[in-house]
Amino acid sequence: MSANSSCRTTPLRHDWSPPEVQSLLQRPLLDLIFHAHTTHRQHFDSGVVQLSTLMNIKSGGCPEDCAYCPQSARYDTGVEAGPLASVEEALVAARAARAAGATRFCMGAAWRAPRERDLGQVEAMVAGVKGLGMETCVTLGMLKPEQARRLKAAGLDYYNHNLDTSPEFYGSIITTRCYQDRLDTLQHVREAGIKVCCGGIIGMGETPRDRAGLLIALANLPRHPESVPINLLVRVDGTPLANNGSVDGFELVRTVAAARIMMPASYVRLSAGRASLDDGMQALCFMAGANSIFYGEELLTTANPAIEADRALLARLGMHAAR
Ligand code: SAM
Ligand code: DTB
Ligand code: SF4
Repeated sequence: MSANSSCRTTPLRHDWSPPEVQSLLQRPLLDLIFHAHTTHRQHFDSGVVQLSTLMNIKSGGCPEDCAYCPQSARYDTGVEAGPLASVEEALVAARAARAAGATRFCMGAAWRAPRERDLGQVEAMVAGVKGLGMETCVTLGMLKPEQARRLKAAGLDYYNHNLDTSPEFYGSIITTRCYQDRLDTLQHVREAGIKVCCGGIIGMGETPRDRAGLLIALANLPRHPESVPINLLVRVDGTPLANNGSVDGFELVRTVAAARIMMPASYVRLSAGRASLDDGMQALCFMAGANSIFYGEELLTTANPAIEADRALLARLGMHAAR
């Protein structure tokens, strides 16, 4: 079912208000999970999880100042700047991901925006991965309308571009581009006919109001993103957020549940930070409506749970990977 088709029981809404979402996030936890899980079952098989594998096709050296990011050239994190991967390197990794059971291959580049001379190579990667029968996703930073159209023509299914946090808190995290730049890119992606993967991060020092503000910014877009990654900040030494306090795992569960209720037909991905969650907390996130994960030992520069551990977890929960 598409993220924007409506269902008799839960119509899709784009008019969420701050008081409404703040009180949703504060509901008694089990009420909130029950509501989210009931909503989830109206749109999805609750036993199925979509698996996406990430590849860092251009590591480090990024000119932007995103305070969470180990790949910004402004912070000393030990991540070295590397060249754009070759098409063959991407295809080798995509074949391995497909063999391990992933249905989508996501390629990320540490760019503010793609340069014209690099886009051709990314198009070839997209076409190659698509040719393997996998869904394709890239995240390359800001995109112009023409670049989005070229990627669509190459076979791109999804473009990942996160709003990251609320409009109000955004300026405390990133100063080198503004919220509107992100909204503009999302619009260009939409207009090119590419599916939108857009979410954010919790644990950056935001308030509950900011979490509500992020969810409202996502759910009140003209169309819900088909895929909503909820990242838990991975605190990387050298970044300005390295010494942030940890987030109560139940706050993550609440955020996932609210995303599920507000965007009932979208995939909600339990994204970065999963390696720091125990199996029980991950199971609660699935109960709360998460139905997609990053699958494979590495995210972009940081660790993700081992493939065997994820397989074992799904088996223990009686869940299975989407095919
Ligand atoms: N450079 C492109 C951009 O920023 O649009 C694409 C890659 S960027 C790494 C993609 C997303 O990864 C960011 O928007 C952010 O939400 C997430 N991310 C980066 N570092 C993270 C961290 N340490 N913890 C959690 N999420 C992170
Ligand atoms: C998203 O929302 N999370 C992914 C993906 N989109 C590109 C990235 C997570 C990065 C975590 C930190 C790292 O490994 O560098
Ligand atoms: Fe660069 Fe993206 Fe990291 Fe920001 S999140 S510093 S744009 S790689």
